[in-house]
Amino acid sequence: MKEKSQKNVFSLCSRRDFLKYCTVMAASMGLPLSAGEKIANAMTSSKRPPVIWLSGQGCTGCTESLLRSSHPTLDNLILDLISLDNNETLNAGAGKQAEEFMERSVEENAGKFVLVIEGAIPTKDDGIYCQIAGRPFVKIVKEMAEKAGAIIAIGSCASWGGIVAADPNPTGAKGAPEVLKDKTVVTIPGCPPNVYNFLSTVAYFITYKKLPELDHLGRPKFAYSRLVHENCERRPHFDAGRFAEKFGDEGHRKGWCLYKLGCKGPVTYNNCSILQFNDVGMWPVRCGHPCFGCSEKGVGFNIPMFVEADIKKDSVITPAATPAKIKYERGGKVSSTAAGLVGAAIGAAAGAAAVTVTRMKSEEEK
Ligand code: FSX
Ligand code: SF4
Ligand code: F3S
Repeated sequence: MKEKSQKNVFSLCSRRDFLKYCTVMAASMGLPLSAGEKIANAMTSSKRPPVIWLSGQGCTGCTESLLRSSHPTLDNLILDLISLDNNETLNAGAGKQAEEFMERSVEENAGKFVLVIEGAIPTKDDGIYCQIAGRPFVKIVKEMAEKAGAIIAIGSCASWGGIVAADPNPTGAKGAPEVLKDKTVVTIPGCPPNVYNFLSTVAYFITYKKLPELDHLGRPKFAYSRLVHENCERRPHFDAGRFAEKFGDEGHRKGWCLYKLGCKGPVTYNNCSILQFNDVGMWPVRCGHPCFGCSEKGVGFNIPMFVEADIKKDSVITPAATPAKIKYERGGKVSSTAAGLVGAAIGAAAGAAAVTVTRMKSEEEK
């Protein structure tokens, strides 16, 4: 996929819509509103670095998550915006042709491109359990990492092994930070992760030529600094001691807290309860399934579903009674109060832009 000009990008959505998206994205990352225009310019510059996406031991759910993005509204726009120069699932070409195109892009953009690693990396027996074009994935990852400007591990498998590294881990699967010990690797865990956390991280890097602030596991703080439990819609039931005891019982049908069904929200840092998925306002707990801690190292795929989570100190923070509303001022601008509220309420959750823009749109339509 070749880079497209600004003109092409804006033929897919209006500049005004795109600026809205970037402004809310900036606010949700805790940046000043003026950063929105800066992000928009950087993301549509013909000089922006490409993204090279490698897939190892994963289920391709992370790529599927990328394809579910809808703000900006078209998949094409997402592909153009981040200038995705390689992704085996999405490449137009195949085999030698695709390999050559990727190699050319890597050489032309050495030291600048964003390397995205999806899936775990098998290390046992010299990495023979995952090979691309006859070469061990672990070797390819190490070579590409030497030339990359930034490295992002997308999904829990790439972040620390995920389901692939679950006991007994027959292939010696590891996450990218463990394989690339001397590099800074941004992790966007989740199984799959929320695509807007990924897109916002890329936007931040392309705009500011540096990475956003990361936590001790390499996760961007704007997305992973709050527990799922802190902003869970079932939280009032938790506080009041109303729990579902079995799947399908009265409490479960009434939407009570899923803690006793093994919910790991109290020990899992992620913004699912605010950002939600696929622009339809859905996330695991809303559809009646306990959070299983997919984005938390040592929780998802490690602690059995039926084991009750420890209650952390942060878990007792009482959430706001209602989420902050985001409105437009007349003339189509996001009100600065609203943007501030988004930042505060979301804990600067990247990509809240997506959900927010949907809400703004319906406000406008009303
Ligand atoms: Fe892992 Fe990606 Fe889970 Fe799947 O490929 S994070 S198994 S949803 O999607 O790596
Ligand atoms: Fe929500 Fe789970 Fe916390 Fe209950 S335990 S409030 S379902 S995150
Ligand atoms: Fe994962 Fe829990 Fe969110 S299972 S998707 S971190 S609600």
